Amino acid sequence: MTTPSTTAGRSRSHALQTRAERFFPGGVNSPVRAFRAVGGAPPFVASAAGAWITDADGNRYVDYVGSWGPMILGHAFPPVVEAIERAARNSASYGASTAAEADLAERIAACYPALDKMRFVSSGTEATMSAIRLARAATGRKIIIKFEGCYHGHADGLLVKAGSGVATFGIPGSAGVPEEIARLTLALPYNDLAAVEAALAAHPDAIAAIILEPVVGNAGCIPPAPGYLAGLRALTAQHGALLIVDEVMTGFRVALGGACERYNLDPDLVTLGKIVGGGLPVGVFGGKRLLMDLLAPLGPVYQAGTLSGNPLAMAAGIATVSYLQEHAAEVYAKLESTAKTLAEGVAAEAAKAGVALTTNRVGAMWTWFFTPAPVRNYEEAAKSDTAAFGRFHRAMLDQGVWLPPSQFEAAFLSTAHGEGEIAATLAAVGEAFKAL
Ligand code: HOZ
Repeated sequence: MTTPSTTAGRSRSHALQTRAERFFPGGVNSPVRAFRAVGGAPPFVASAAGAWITDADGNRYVDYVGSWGPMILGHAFPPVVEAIERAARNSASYGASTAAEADLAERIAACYPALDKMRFVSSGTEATMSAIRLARAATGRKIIIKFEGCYHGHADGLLVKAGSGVATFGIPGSAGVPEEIARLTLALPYNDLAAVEAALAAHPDAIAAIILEPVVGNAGCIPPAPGYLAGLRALTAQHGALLIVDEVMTGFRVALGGACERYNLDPDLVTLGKIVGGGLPVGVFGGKRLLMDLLAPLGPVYQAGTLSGNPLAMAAGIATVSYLQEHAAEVYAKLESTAKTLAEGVAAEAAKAGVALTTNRVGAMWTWFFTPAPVRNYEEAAKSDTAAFGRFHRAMLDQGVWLPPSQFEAAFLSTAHGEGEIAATLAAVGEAFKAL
């Protein structure tokens, strides 16, 4: 463990943000990074190793964003770095097939029995967008059910009542999404089977698919209620709709086989991303063979990508997934116990300081909601005191702890987080709670 950061100021980061604002809207290439929901300017990252990030001014932070999930083995994990370097020496891209694609697919399929066949794409957005096209083609139906606060990337039809930046900035949908497209998406409250049953009954033979985050990460972390996922599986089967489980965030995180393994779920289609690419841009969608064989060149559903199955991304993915497979027992036990120690420590600090906090956690992903009430859906998450969260976030950053810059995002830890990092974080939390 290295010593926690002291904030030596962030003047270089400020200057870099000013320069970035000249070129990028808000100075960023993805909105939540602008830190607008928590106030203060975002530190610019110079490097990261293990559980630590170093910013452009030399400040060091314990990182609980982990690139929004992918860095489950810590930053710059040597086998991943070496795999990328080795692959790069043979060229970064060919636009033609390589053995590495089936090598990674074989490993993914071994962890996800629901994936008879799959396709690699370059982002989670592409994965969910393609899965929905496939579901519509397979069922001959148009309407999609999603859940309020769930985020499945930024394809038009999936921005309706979405989480992540859409919730963070209070955007009700998105300008630029035609009403005709938004109307094909029904957004229902999460963890409410009766609402799903009612929607399926109200739209007979019209619902192509239900898509969900099996553990919500993009409204903050919200676990599924007992029986909820099994209920969705039963209802979709009964009504001839497909079940698409979006495991971009939970895949290889909440268990080696993701939420499908953890909750014993057998969906029609699964989407993956983040961890499966080892930090490089990868998305996956896959499922039952008969569905997947509807894709071109075998079938009539078109989907393609110049950088799909990119060799560097495949190399990073293979290095990450193979490590997780070979050390699964030890990795997931460590993630669970580190996250539990942290959550219990923070709960104790909150009780000491009289701060009303609800912690939702599934394995090594969690959210500290600034509300005393349970959070089971987006409506309840939205009752959190986001101003208090902002003050907490700024105080933590000043104490050398980097948290997701929104109440409506999940935090993540890695196998590189150990006792020292947890102790440093708990000390920071104690100070931050005083500043609230
Ligand atoms: N939508 C991402 C988190 N759920 C944020 C991605 C980013 O800003 O890098």
